[in-house]
Amino acid sequence: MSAARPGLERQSTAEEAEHDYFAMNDPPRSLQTHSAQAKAFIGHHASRDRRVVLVTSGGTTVPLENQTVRFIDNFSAGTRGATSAEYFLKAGYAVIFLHRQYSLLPYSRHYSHSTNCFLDFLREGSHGSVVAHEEYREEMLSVLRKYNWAKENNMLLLLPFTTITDYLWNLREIAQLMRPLGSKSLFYLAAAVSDFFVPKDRMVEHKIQSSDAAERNIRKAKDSGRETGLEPSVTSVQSKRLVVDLDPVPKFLKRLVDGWAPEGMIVSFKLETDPSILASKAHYSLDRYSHHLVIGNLLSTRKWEVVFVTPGSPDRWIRVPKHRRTKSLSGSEDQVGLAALKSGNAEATEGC
Ligand code: PAZ
Repeated sequence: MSAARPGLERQSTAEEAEHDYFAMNDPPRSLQTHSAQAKAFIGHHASRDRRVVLVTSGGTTVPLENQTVRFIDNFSAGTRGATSAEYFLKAGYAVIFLHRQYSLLPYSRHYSHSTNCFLDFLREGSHGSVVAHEEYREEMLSVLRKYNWAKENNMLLLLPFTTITDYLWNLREIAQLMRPLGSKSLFYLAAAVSDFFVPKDRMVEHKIQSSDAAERNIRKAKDSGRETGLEPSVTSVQSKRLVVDLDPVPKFLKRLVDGWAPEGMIVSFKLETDPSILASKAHYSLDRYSHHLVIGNLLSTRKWEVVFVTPGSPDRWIRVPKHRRTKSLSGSEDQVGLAALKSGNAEATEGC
């Protein structure tokens, strides 16, 4: 018997990891509804020969308890995803916007930032009406028209998620539904996806306590864990310290590229805080998953510069010059997102 080729071994391992993950972690209650909505949306645009992009946006939570009071979150306000979605719509794509619930949305993002309450843009008009302040009217009208156009033409489907598990179930479902679109499908993965999670079978049911009762509860949970041979993820609350034991989230980008959407174009993002590792991490991701493009960004400069890493080309930095770093009404503009999408655009400068 010959030994399995290393590539095939990796493939079956990724498939097994997928199988185990979805077998162990329940789908969100909304999955069926989302699936039906996505199916109808994709069918509608496929019959018009239109390109469809799945934009993912926002952070994924990692609940610590089944009845969740506490959770770990990943950084993302949804600015990149929501802004990019607007530009995809402008470019003629139909957009499925898979986003963290309550994160920024295309169009409404201009008025939803907490430092720019939408009410500040409005005033009372005559006869009890509400009108926009004169100075904001032109921009508001322009945003409103684009929003209405997207709605009236069924160009934008908004699907929310909360947890990492919700996200992965939705991603797999939508990717598989998009498969018939072939090269007309694009995946733009801007969501901030947790690398760690608490598997369902090791999650404690109730709110983790910080007092003596906690020790008793943890002991109880451990006892029931012993019956199943599993240790709960909250391994101890000792002297009021909480120690949490997280599992790695399987690397689903591999499955997306090889199994769920083999003909789609796949763009992923890589967020780092240490500038010295950004490019190498982006290259590592590209080598590992063999997709089309990794866009690297640093937490501190993400709104002004990104690096494009593609197979067979030198790294390409896209930077918004200092004097162009203006704020939109909402103050949440993602200018480099726009520049990146309009690649080669005069607003962006490129350099090392
Ligand atoms: O949503 P936002 O504009 O606040 O942030 C966008 C981002 C930094 C989360 C995104 O550009 C990104 O890098 N996403 C991938 C994160 C990751 O490495 O998992």
